[in-house]
Amino acid sequence: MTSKDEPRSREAVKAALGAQTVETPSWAYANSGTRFKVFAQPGVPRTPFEKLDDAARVHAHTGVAPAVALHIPWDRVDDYGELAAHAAKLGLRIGTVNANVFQDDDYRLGSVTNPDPAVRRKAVRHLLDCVEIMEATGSRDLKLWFSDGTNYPGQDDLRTRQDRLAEALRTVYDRLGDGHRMLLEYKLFEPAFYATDVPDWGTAYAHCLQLGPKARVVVDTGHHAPGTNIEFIVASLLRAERLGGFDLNSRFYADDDLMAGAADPFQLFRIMYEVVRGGGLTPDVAFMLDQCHNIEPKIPAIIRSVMNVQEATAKALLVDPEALAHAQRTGDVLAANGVLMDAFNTDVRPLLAEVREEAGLDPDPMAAYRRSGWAERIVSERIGGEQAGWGA
Ligand code: PSV
Ligand code: MN
Ligand code: MN
Repeated sequence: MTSKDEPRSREAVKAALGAQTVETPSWAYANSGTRFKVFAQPGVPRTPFEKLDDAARVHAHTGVAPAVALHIPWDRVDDYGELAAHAAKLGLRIGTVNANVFQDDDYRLGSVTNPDPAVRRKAVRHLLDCVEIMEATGSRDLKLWFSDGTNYPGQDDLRTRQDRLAEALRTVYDRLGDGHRMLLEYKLFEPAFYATDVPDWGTAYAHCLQLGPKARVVVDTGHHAPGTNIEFIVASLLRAERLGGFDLNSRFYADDDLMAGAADPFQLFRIMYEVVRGGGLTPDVAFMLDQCHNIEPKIPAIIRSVMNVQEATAKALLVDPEALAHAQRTGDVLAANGVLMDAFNTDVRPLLAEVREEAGLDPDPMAAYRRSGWAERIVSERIGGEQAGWGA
């Protein structure tokens, strides 16, 4: 990556775009929706293996989506080595392992912060099992999101819950292998409505600092209060070398899990600008999607999201660092803002088409997917068995 003040050549921009990868979530290929309704779609995968088959189509057409995140137990299989081998056969790899300690009845009052030590032990056991799955699949990152929290003031002691959280995180952190990382994800609210135990980046960052260098914060773009300046959080975490990655999606209201870059492409650009500015366009920062496609067809929605991330990245790379630094140094407010807006308003689609063509891909991934016949094939072939969905 070039330094802050060096102008980027067109070739350097193209090289950076070709090197960026976007990790796709296994659950986005499955049936998922809102708490009111899940609209089942024909041809949806029945197994984690079929989710990988679909992810391979996204990678085939975009060339930048080789990693697939798992969610355990949604992606439970007997042999994780076999799942990783299937990924490798498709030219993919297993990405982040997402632990799920939010769906059992036992977790009504929380998982790792539950007042009952037996429930806490069960939750930690699951997190340790996830580390084993990382070993079996070659995954680098363990992603932890806790639905833990309280609904009413006084329901439980806020501070004691932090102590329980710290203890659980320490146990799991100490079990990580060489090269493993722990990514801690925060979320302001939902399903807890009064106090969430990891509500914000400050709380996540404080725990990560106590744990050690393998602990990093994940920024899910849908997990903030409306109006939050997410790019400031990104800049701060990069500055502190604690940004582990993103769960990218977009939202109009709460944690909507819509396609990345669909609701507010300008926000995604501002975030990507801070990533580029902070030297975060490296494999140290995982660019993951965390989305649900309730009414739109899933594979093309994921392709569209990957393209939206690429477009925001391309625009961020086009910001002229020299012109911006000069305007900032001289206090020229309008010129500085103009430099960013010029980059944002550039149509980068021809540039990305060129990057794809040079990589031997169709310049239009959406059209290439439509022509591939995969959508028709999965509808006719995936007959019988249970379609995968949330919890399956
Ligand atoms: C929680 O809202 C979350 O963002 C976490 O990343 C979960 O693992 C994911 O959604 C499940 O969809
Ligand atoms: Mn998330
Ligand atoms: Mn979420």
